[in-house]
Amino acid sequence: MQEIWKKIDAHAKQWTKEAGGLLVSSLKDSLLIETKSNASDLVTNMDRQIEQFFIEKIQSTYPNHRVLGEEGYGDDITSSDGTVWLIDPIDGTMNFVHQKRNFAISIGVYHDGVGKIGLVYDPVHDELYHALEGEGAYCNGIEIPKLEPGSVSEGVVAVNATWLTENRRLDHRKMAELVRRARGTRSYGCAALEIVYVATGRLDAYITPRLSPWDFGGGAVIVQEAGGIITTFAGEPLGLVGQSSVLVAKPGVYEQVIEYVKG
Ligand code: 2AM
Ligand code: CA
Ligand code: CA
Ligand code: CA
Repeated sequence: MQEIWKKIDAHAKQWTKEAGGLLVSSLKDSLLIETKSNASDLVTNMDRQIEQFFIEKIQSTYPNHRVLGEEGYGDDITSSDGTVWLIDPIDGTMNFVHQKRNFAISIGVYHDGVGKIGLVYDPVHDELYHALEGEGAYCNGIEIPKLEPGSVSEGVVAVNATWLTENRRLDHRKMAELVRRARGTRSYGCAALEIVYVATGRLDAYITPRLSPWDFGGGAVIVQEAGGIITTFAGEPLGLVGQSSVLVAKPGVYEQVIEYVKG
């Protein structure tokens, strides 16, 4: 690991902690809530403020880096060349609004398409998940043990209930079979946390048919450093341009779950 990534990592951590503090202190204030593509697709003034906070820091410190952020204040990214920051200022905006918990800041730093740094911060529980390529995965500075192989029947699978109703993206009967086979199911409504929960073993698999690079960019680096597997439903690597289906699981569980989602 070159020194440059350690320096960028130290900045990314410092900014993420600071941004998390801003989010927690905003929980007592009234929010400006708007909808985007549909009535359940929410955005608040804080999503915008936090994304702009990161972009100002990155542009003034690393002017040749590019930023892909959910709220669109970054750059127009059509290739994964160079250093690209994938930023989701609030992952789980609905939880932020309705629950005041179970949301996260997600940051991934990629170079020529390779994940170098992953940060997922749950500021309410003060849990910072973190990884540098090749150096293991950490939660609050403590190394996360490497994942051991498991099975669906002894596993907890995260899937949103939507995918058990008739839908265009997944076979809901196969989803029902998977749910029956699993030891248990959960849904947190925050993709970045669901990915890092696979890294820590709180979950054994997470499936979701459509995510954007800012949703999985940070978590992907972390879960892979913990020995987890993250791909599309077709078993292909995730791309940094456009949307993807996402299957993330520990070894053993991954090979079983992909049979239910590969189409
Ligand atoms: P978000 O809160 O940053 O929008 C559950 O909704 C999970 O799916 C969240 O992590 C959410 O991220 C993500 N997600 C991705 N695309 C979404 C969309 N179009 N509408 C709502 N949630 C979306
Ligand atoms: Ca959103
Ligand atoms: Ca998101
Ligand atoms: Ca978001």
